[in-house]
Amino acid sequence: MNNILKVLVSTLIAIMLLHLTPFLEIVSAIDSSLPKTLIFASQPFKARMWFDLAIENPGQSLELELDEFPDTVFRWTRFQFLTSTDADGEKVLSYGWNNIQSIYLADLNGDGFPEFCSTTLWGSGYIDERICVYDYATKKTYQLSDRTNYNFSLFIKNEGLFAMQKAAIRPFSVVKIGNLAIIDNELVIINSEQQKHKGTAHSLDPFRPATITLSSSDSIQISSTTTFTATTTSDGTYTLDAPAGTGYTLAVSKPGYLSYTIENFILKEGEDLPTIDLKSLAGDINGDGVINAEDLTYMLSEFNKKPVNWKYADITDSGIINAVDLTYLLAGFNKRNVVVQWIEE
Ligand SMILES: [Ca+2]
Ligand SMILES: [Ca+2]
Ligand SMILES: [Ca+2]
Repeated sequence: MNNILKVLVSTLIAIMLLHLTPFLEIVSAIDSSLPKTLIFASQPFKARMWFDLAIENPGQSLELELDEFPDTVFRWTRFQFLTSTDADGEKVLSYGWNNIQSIYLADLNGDGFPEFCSTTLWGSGYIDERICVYDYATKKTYQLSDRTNYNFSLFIKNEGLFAMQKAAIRPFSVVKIGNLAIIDNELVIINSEQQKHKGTAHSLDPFRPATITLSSSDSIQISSTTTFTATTTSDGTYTLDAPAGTGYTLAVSKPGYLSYTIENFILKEGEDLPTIDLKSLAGDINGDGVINAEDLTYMLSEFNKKPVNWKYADITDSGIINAVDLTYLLAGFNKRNVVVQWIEE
C-alpha cells in the first residue's frame, strides 16, 4: 500500500513539474529587464520582422541573436544606432542612419545570411523616408533614396520582404512595389508579374483617359495609407501594379462622368480587375457628383456648337454638342456618384 502511495505521489510531483516548467519560463521572460533578447532559428533564411514602430512599440532598446552569426548580439536603441557586439567588442552598423523606424531581416542576395533592412527617416524640417540595408556578412551598406521626389518603405507579406516607392507629394501614389533584392551589388525593387492587374473601364470618349485609384488604409498589410493609380489607354484598358490584399477601395473617375467606387474590394494575386462601364454615367459636366438641371443648362448654353466653356458637354468627343450628347445626359439624369460594396463571385 505504501509503495503504491509513493508511486502516486512521485507521479503527481512529476506532472506538476512538467506543467510548471513553461510557467517558470514565462515568468523569467517577463522578469528580464530591457533590452529584450529574441532568438530566431530557421533554415533556409525566411524574411521576418524584428520590429516596426508603425506596427507596435518595442520600447527603447532591443537585442537579437541569430544562428547565422553565432556569438554575436545585435542591439537596436531608439534614436541611436544598430550595433553588433562580439568578442572584439561593440561596433556601430548603421553609420549615418540613426532614425531607424523598422528592422526586417531578409536574405537579399541569396547567400544564406540575412541582411538588416530598415525604413529610416532623414532630415529635420523636411523628412524623407529611405530604405537602408546592412549586410553583416560582407559589412556593406546599401540605400534606396530620392529626397523630395520619392519615399521608400518596407513591409513584409507571406514571408517576403517588400519595398514600396511612393511619390513624396500628394496623393503619394505608389510608383513601384515589389521584392527587395541585392543584384550586382545594387539594392533594387523587383516588380512581380503577379502584381500586375489588368482592367477595363469603358466610356463614350475613349481617347480621354479615366483614372483608376486603388487605395488601402490597412496598416498591417501595407505600411500606411497607400494609393495605387493607373490611367486608361485609348481602348479603355489599364494595368495596375499593386499587391494582393483585402479592404481596398477601387475608384474610377473621369472628367464629365460620375465616379464609380467599389468598397471592400479584394485583390487576388495574378487576377484581373473588374470591367467597369461608365457609359451610363456620362453627363456630370461640372463634376459635382450629380447629373442634374445645372449640367443640362451648361450643355444647352453651347448646344449645336463646338464646345468652348464646357468641353465635357461634348460627351462623345465628336467636336460638337448635339442631340446625341443630350440623349446620354438625359439617360443619366438625377444619377449620383456610384458607391457599391464588393461581392465575391
Ligand atoms: Ca545575404
Ligand atoms: Ca453635375
Ligand atoms: Ca458630341
